[in-house]
Amino acid sequence: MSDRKFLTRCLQLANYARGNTTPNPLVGAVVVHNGRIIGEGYHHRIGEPHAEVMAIRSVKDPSLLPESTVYCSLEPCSHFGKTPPCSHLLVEHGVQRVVIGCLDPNPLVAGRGKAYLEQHGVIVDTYGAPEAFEALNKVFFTNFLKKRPYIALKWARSRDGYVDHIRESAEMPAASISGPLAAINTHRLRAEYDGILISAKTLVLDRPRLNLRYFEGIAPRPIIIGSSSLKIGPKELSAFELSPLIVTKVLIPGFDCIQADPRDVANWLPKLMDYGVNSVLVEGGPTLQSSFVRANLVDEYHEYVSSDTIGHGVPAIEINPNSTLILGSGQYNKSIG
Ligand code: AOF
Ligand code: ZN
Repeated sequence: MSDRKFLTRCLQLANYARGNTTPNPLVGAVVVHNGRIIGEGYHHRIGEPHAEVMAIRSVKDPSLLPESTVYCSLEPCSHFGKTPPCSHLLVEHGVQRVVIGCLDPNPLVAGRGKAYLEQHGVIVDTYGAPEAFEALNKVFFTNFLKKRPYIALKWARSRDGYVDHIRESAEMPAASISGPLAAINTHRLRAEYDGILISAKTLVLDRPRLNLRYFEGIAPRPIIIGSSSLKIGPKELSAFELSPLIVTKVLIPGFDCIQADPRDVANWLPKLMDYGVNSVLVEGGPTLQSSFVRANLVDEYHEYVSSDTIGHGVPAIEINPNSTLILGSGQYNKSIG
């Protein structure tokens, strides 16, 4: 029971650094002596000390460490990366017992931290339900286990299932579907992702700014899935605050481009990680989004549902509600959001 309590504290600590550690995971650690917390720490940002180091450093009386248990939300590392291995540090301080929330999927660690501790006589207990600890680092786990960015889809639809009127030019105004609360929530969501992805068609029709206006944070990098048949050029692509990354068959001078067939999502998606894009929010439109659904490349979706009807227009995508692999989200009614 108390293992669970102290590991929960590790999750709380890890969360203090949310948004600051990428591509590193969020990690928290707690040192417990005779049922009392005597040290705590978390990983603040990439390149800085790991959670275990911070927790050990915070202990006022290090002579208590050999009689203490160290709780870590993630397996202590075993490699020399930007920082030295935490498993070695724990052994050096004579720690006898370590409890971990989940194993580290990074192939440089992947069980080696646990093995190192055990080889040096440390009792390592793994928590029975690693899901919460893996979910804390859903992007990090997806990157290593699936070798591609973490993908979330977001759209707003009318009650009768349309995302917009049928429009052929930017002169026709888009249907207004979601309200101000949904906009705030969307911008909060954007701040959690490295990249924000739209089709060239959406760029031409909507000219979205793809930045953060209703929420503080770091804006994601725009990613445009190009189609040579649409007239997108340096003018349209320069309208963003951040230089976009473009997936296109035909390279566009002056811009970072991934040369690929835009329809072949599974092929170009992993290449986004070469540009530091480890998580992507796919905002539109439905043709592009359904290519992710068809290729089974959706980890999470956020659907905003208005109480209004449109009658006809561009249909929203449909997600199989029985899919257990995908995290859904609450639905927002226009009258409140
Ligand atoms: C831990 N505790 O707090 C974190 C860990 O380059 P480095 O040295 O920062 O190593 C980064 C890798 O270490 C990262 O990919 C992940 O496998 C692990 N992160 N490990 O023991 C921590 N942040
Ligand atoms: Zn470490």
